[in-house]
Amino acid sequence: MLGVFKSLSDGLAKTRKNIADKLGTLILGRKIDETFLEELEEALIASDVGVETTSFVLKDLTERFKRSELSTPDEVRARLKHLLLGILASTTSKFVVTATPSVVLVIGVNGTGKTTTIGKLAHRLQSQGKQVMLAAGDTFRAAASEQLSIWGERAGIPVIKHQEGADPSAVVFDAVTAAKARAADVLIVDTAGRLHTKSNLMDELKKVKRIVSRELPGAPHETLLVLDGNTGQNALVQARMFHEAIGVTGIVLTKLDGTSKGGIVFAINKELGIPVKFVGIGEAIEDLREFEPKEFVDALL
Ligand SMILES: Nc1nc2c(ncn2[C@@H]2O[C@H](COP(=O)(O)OP(=O)(O)O)[C@@H](O)[C@H]2O)c(=O)[nH]1
Ligand SMILES: [Mg+2]
Repeated sequence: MLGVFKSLSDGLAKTRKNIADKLGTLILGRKIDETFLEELEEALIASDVGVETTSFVLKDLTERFKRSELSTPDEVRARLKHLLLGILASTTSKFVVTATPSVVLVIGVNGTGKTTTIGKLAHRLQSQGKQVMLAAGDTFRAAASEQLSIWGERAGIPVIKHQEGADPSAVVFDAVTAAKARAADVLIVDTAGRLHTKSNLMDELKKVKRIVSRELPGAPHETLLVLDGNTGQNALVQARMFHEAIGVTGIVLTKLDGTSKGGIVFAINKELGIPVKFVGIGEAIEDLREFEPKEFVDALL
């Protein structure tokens, strides 16, 4: 597969299997009946679409089935697509960095893919012609800022960092100052998912955010929460926690390539109303896709 871009459809293969296999049995001559609808419900739950979304979808399909409005597999698929798209369309919102400089704060639990996502996003913005800078705000261990530096070096992007254990707010202060001085277009701030001290992670992140907006009014322009697609419903718990404490403008859902639980996108939209802005479908630099509801639903079904 060298030189071939992984498509969203490739990335979603495992999740698609759950739902599409179920629809596939219809194409093989299976009748639409109540047992089929129950099995479809199980398939949706297994994909982590969430209880609210599943019951919303099933209620609609069941009513239509009873009114004899659904008989062919194509009709079921089309209706399902329409319903799922409706859920995503209600909270769609694009990633925007128009101010110069713009600050993008990246937060989330350890291991969800923050640093990797920053590498991919930096590459993406740079290839759109933007001057990018990175701030190594995860000072928990030296390896964290080294990892960010490697991504930066690969792309020739400057990384502002301090020593291990340094105050993240001090790193961010320096980084915002440097971004202003060098007239960078976008400063992306990495943060820790845990801390050395007993002090609360949320308090630390609040402080980082406060420094950013003090040094640059209007910033951060985007606060992206990174969630690991494998964590399923727990991702919702994390999202509520970070959103309440910090305020999140968009979600990056990573590792969709390794999970059959990609349906969590719908639960995030329906239950939290926070837009998913990017999805991660692999570890390589180009494996970040801007989230497009229609493309996503098409890839899924
Ligand atoms: N398969 C896959 N792995 C990913 C993706 N995003 C991140 N990872 C991996 O997840 C692990 C943790 O990522 P990292 O960026 O260090 O997480 P952080 O602790 O939040 O900064 C690394 O091994 C990454 O390569 C993705 O979209 N797909
Ligand atoms: Mg990291």
